[in-house]
Amino acid sequence: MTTHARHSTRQDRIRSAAAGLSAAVVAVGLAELVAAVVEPSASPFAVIGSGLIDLAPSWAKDTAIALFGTGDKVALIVGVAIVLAVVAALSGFLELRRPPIGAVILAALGALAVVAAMIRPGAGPFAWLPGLVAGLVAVIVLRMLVRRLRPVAGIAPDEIDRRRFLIWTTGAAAAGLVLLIVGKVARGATRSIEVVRDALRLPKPARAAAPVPAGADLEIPGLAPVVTPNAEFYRIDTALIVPRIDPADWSLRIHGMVDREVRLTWDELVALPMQESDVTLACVSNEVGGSLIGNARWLGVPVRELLARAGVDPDADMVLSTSSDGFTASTPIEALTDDRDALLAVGMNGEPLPIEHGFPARLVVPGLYGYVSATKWVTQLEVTRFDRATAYWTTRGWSERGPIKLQSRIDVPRGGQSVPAGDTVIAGMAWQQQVGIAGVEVRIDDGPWQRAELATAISADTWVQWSLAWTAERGSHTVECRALSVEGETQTSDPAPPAPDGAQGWHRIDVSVA
Ligand SMILES: Nc1nc2c(c(=O)[nH]1)N[C@H]1C(S)=C(S)[C@@H](COP(=O)(O)O)O[C@H]1N2
Ligand SMILES: [Mo]
Repeated sequence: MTTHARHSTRQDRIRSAAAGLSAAVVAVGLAELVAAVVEPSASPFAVIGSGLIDLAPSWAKDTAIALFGTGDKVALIVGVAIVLAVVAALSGFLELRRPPIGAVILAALGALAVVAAMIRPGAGPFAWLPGLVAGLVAVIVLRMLVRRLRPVAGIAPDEIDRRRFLIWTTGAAAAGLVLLIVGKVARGATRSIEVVRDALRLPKPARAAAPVPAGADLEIPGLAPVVTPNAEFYRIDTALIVPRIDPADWSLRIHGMVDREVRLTWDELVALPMQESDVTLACVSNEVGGSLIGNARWLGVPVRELLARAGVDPDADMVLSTSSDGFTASTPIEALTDDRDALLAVGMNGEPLPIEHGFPARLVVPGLYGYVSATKWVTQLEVTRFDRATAYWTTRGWSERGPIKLQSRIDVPRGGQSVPAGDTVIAGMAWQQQVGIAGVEVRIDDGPWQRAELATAISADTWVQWSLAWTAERGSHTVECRALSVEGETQTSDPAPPAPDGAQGWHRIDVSVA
């Protein structure tokens, strides 16, 4: 082997590694851009980073945090990028020597990104797309570039080809970097909020909620669980694009009719004593028998304590809360200052608020419909008066105040379902937050009202399950239910649509027994 040949071999090795690197950069750039446009949460970097965080044992996370502090997510991303660069360079080298091993490795990385994106909780319908794009582009570009390094029919590629190779390789890498930047701009400063959220550790509650009582969940198939898993929690908001707020950039401003304006950062907020409470959230748009209601264990700071810091003007009667995307809710000030423990919540069922449920902070006020109380992505509390400010839904014809109405619903059997004759069960939920449920009655056809059995209530602020044994006889039947409150109220039969202040009436279903 001549000196010249050995020289060019080493150069080819470097060139092939550069080809691998360049293919990876253009693939990642395009995939990140596709993710930014189609599904930001499916960014290959974010999903692989999140996957690594999930997979990492807690000691590794603790070490990363100890080493890098709040820079741990940056460190993670840089780490992923370095590993990717090394593997890509190696793939280029292998593609030249032992094709198609290099292409297979890059395709496998793309597949990994697809899988990591699809198994994320809350993965959207196009979560697979960025990874697929990355894999395809990486393989195509790699094969294109490496082909130029390969001798054709025993003739070594000449210097012109090599120059062209250099231009293509640099061009692809440059294009990839431009795509990355465009993708980042497209997504604003919101990159990988999932990674930030996944790595976030919430403080332990200073006042923990008691465990959910053993008898609170009857565990009847088809009956809503008494604690709603986050993934199944109804979502209602006006946000076409979900606000993606890094806690590091978040702050809450309390202003208006106060003695002194207060601005609270995330670090200041989570340093305060936290309280846990179980609260059932309900949407005013929920139809009788509807499912726009859910129950969660919230972690947060009582709003009362935050307002006290600012000093509330006694003439104020309302707090207008505003979210980062401009949604507003008007909450009577007494609901935020009395002992019901309205929370500025940061946690939901043991994890940070899901992004679509208000990450990093939202309001949770027992006893009021969400539209006048439960502002997600909340950034401002303006202490004011009902005669001075009007909230988002109030300007659209909904009631200025929204106390939750006494309601109940039948979950089992489902309306329209046919059930086999014989012994079966009727079961459902009942609620009037802040008041509490004393009983539920069920009527079958035009028979007498029968008292259902109540599950153990978690608290007056949560819904409660109920059930009634039923010996179903062949034929068509109607089943109705009505709740009785702790205050002695009976749920009204008088029907009303959701607008302007919440649906009412009895839930009634038709069942055919075969
Ligand atoms: N920022 C913001 N917060 C909001 C809303 C909204 O549109 N934007 N909708 C409210 C309504 S109408 C309801 S019922 C609850 C629903 O909360 P969830 O999506 O977490 O269940 O959020 C409230 N908070
Ligand atoms: Mo709502």
